[in-house]
Amino acid sequence: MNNILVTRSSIPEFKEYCEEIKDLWNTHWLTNMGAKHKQLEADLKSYLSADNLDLFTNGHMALELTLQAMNLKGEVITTPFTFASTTHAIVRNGLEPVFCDIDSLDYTLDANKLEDLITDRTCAILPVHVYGNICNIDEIERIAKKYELKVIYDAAHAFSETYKGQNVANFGDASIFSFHATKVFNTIEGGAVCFREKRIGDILYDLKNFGIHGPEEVSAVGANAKMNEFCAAMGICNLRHVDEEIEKRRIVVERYREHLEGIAGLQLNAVQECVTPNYAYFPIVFDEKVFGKSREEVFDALAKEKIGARKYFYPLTNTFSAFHNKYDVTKTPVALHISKRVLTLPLYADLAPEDVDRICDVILK
Ligand code: T4K
Repeated sequence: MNNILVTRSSIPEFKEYCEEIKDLWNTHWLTNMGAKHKQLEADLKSYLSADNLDLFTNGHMALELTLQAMNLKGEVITTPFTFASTTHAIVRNGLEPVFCDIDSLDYTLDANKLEDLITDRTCAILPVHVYGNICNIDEIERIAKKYELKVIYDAAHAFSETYKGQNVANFGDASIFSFHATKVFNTIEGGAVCFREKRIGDILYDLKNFGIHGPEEVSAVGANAKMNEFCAAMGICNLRHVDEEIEKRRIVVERYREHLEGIAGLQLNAVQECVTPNYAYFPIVFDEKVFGKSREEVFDALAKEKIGARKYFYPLTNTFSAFHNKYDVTKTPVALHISKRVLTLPLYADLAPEDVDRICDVILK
């Protein structure tokens, strides 16, 4: 019985990567915005149809430094149904997260509840395209415009997706992507931000490279968050194959749906109109009373069969012990409900159809 993990990194042929990194042995240039970094930046701008894009060591630093670059003060409205990174980026910038509840079907920030949370201290909205489900962009942008708020999308899960024909990289003031090994597109570790205002790019450059502008000129107090050449080279290779990888993921998801669609007590991920999906995750929500088994029971049954489903995103970030009960979780009841019942099933391009069948067998039995 083979071990199935929740995901498995996409990697190019060994030969292809070796070919790509050969130059590095010739030049000995391994980091600090070298040739591979420049090429990947250009390739991604073209792929995402983005005018402004900057690469980072990881998605988290892209997000944290983008918030810093925007010089925000006060409260940021966000979702607790996400990875630690989203909330941590807010708090680590000295900003106050204000948690908005989520939609019960697509699990993104419920834009209908946004306006009630706006105060004179609100400076920005930080929604997450969670699982690759695209937020209610139209409503979020309408509200942001009305109250003159910045919108920074955590698009860590949404690489390559389009909304109404436009790449999601191009909405709001900025969108942040994660290129971690577990993502649809990876650079081993890595991330990027696409942003609207050119001046943000200048600040980000300082923030990711110590504010250095030459051997004798340091004009800002920045950190170090540069993507290195080996990661950029992995990105160059993986980008060549990402569309095929997404197509393979689509086939896996279809097979899951064949088994699980219409089963009473199982809520499958929403299929969103106007969105070209990337099939990043396959979450299911269990209604124990109807299905007969709880999320925990199914999780344990899968684990017994060496199938590593994950409880993304449980616990909610507003319940993390790091925050010492600072936030009132009863204010996000839908998020709490979903987080206690959701399980994300294994999903990656090369997941075999027989493995999908086996996973579904365990769930349904
Ligand atoms: N915003 C959101 C909404 C995010 O979800 C994330 C990251 C971020 C921001 C921040 O982006 P980064 O700074 O990470 O670029 C994983 C990832 O580490 C994390 O990137 C991701 N979200 C989160 C949802 O999932 P873990 O703790 O679940 O990862 P781990 O190590 O348990 O790996 C999961 C599975 O992936 C393993 O069972 C096997 C597979 N795997 C893992 C690694 C590390 C591979 O196949 N290859 C690998 O190299 O957090």
